Parts: sequence; structure tokens; C-alpha cells
Amino acid sequence: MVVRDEDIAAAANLLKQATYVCALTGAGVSAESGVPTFRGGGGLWEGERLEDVATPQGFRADPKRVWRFYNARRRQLRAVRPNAGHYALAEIERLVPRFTLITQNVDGLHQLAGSRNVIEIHGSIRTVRCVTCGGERDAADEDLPELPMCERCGGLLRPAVVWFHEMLPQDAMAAADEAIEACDVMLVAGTSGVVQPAASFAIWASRHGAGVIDVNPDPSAFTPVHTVGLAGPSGEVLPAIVEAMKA
Ligand code: BJW
Ligand code: ZN
Repeated sequence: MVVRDEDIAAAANLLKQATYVCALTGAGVSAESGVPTFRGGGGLWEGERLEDVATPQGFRADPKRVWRFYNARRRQLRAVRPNAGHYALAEIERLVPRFTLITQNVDGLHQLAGSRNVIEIHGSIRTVRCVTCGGERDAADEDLPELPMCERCGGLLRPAVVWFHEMLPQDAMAAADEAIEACDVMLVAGTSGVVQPAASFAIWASRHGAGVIDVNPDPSAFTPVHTVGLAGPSGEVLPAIVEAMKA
């Protein structure tokens, strides 16, 4: 890890002085749990065209293909556990007066690690929703058929995630807006920052004076707006920040 101790200390100080911390996470925080990210080498979009598997048009054209993609990811997720980065974020929540975690991830690993105030802006892969009646239920532990149907109305079920060209859930967006407006520090970890609207959250926060910490081994869209940049894996950097906060 090429992260300097003084940058860890600077991040820890920002967090310790904050009264309201808002974290924004992406696929990179789950990478060390063995969950593939979307972009870059070995990413999910290397094996599939996102238009085919992550748009409502793709689902209408070939729902079996989309369900094959999601069922494979759902099976894989049953075997993965939170990593040290997830646990560190849960600990930061306990160390600061107010904390909201906005995640783009659909894997549920933050909640498993003990994070409490979590907003899933891209939904959850654990949940299924009927395209006809809108009914939702948890199906995390089920092996779903290649084309699962609604028990209530016979309609087609879909994963309760947010695809491209779809609106984000209204309640999640409203809660995220509130946190972004009110926070003194935004802690960004493991996201490339190319997908809107999440890509704008740190800019909105910094416009009203919040400090921005970015944890990512590679440059991201947040690099130009960060107050402190920590170029290492979140499973190492976030626990180091927690240690520095407690020291
Ligand atoms: C590590 C690490 C380690 C590695 N530690 N880090 C304005 C302008 C232009 C376009 C748009 C716009 N507004 C809307 C759009 C369109 C579109 C969009 O943003 N397109 C862009 C591609 C240009 N947005 C939408 O359509 C959104 N809807 C919307 O805005 O509604 C309003 C509207 C409606 C109708 C018409 C017009 C507007 C919805 C976006 C939904 C995104 N959904 C997905 C799939 C979710 C379900 C699933 O999981 O299958 O969400 S796409 C995918 O990308 C997923 C992710 O949440 C999201 C973000 O990816 P993330 O998390 O950043 O992952 P990666 O892989 O990109 O990056 C990983 C990072 O980790 C890298 O930086 C690594 O370096 C790093 N990393 N190891 C720390 N160990
Ligand atoms: Zn139904």
C-alpha cells in the first residue's frame, strides 16, 4: 500500500472533527470479499454488454438472459462475507455523532457487517419485484428458476435493482439528498464515479463546504474534488483510518 501515514491522519482528523459523516460506496469496497467490480479488467461488463443485462429494454428483449446473469451473481453472493473495509465503515458509524452510508452496491454486505443507517440507491439483488403488481419480497436464499413468476398475480419477477435509464427509488434519493446537504465530510470508497447521479454526490457535498475523502487504488472521477486522496484498497485503508481515529 502506497498510502502515506500523514494522509491517513488527515482523513482521521477530518472524520473526528465532523458532526455528520456521509459515506458513498461502490463495487470496489466488496472487491476484497471476492465480488467482481463492473468496469476494468475482469469486471462484470467485460463478460456482458450492460445494455443486454442492465437496462429495462434488455430485460424486455430477453428476460432469461438477464436472469441467468443475476442468478449467477446471487449464487456467488451467498458464499461471500464482508471484509475489513465493510467492518471499518460500521465502526466509523459508531465513532461519529451522525452517519449515513449511501451505497451503490446491491450485495447487502454493509448491513451484514453491522452498518445501520444504509441507503441502497441502486436497490438490492436479494429482493425480487413483480413487473405487473409491483409486489416485492426477499428471495436471497432461494434458487430461482430461469424465469421466476409472481406467486400473487403470475406476472414476471425481476431483480429489485436499478438499471440504466431507470429512476432511482424516490425515498432513497430523498434520504441521500438530505445526507449530502447536511454532512461535513463525505467519505467516498471504491467507486469509479462514472454513473449518475451518484457520481455528482461528492461535488454537491463539496459545494456546500464538506471535505471529501476518496479511497481508491486508482484515480477516479472524485480525484479532482477530493480533500484527501488515499490510493489503496479500502480493506486496508479504512481500518487504518479507524485505528488513527481511536489513537
Ligand atoms: C477499489 C478496490 C479496492 C477496486 N478498494 N477500491 C447525466 C449525464 C450522463 C448520463 C446520465 C446522466 N444522468 C443519468 C444518466 C444515465 C445513466 C448514467 O449515469 N450513465 C453513465 C454511464 C454515463 N444513469 C442512469 O441511468 C441512472 N438513472 C437515472 O439517472 O435516472 C434518471 C433518468 C431516468 C431516465 C432518463 C434519464 C435520467 C441509473 C443508474 C443505475 C446503475 N445501475 C448499475 C447496475 C445495478 C444493478 C447490478 O448490480 O447489476 O449500478 S450499473 C453499475 O455501475 C452498478 C454500480 O452501482 C454502478 C457504479 O459502479 P461502481 O460501483 O463505481 O463500480 P466500478 O466497477 O465502476 O468501479 C469500481 C471502483 O473500485 C474502481 O474505481 C476501482 O479502481 C475501485 N476498486 N478495487 C477500493 N480493493
Ligand atoms: Zn405480481
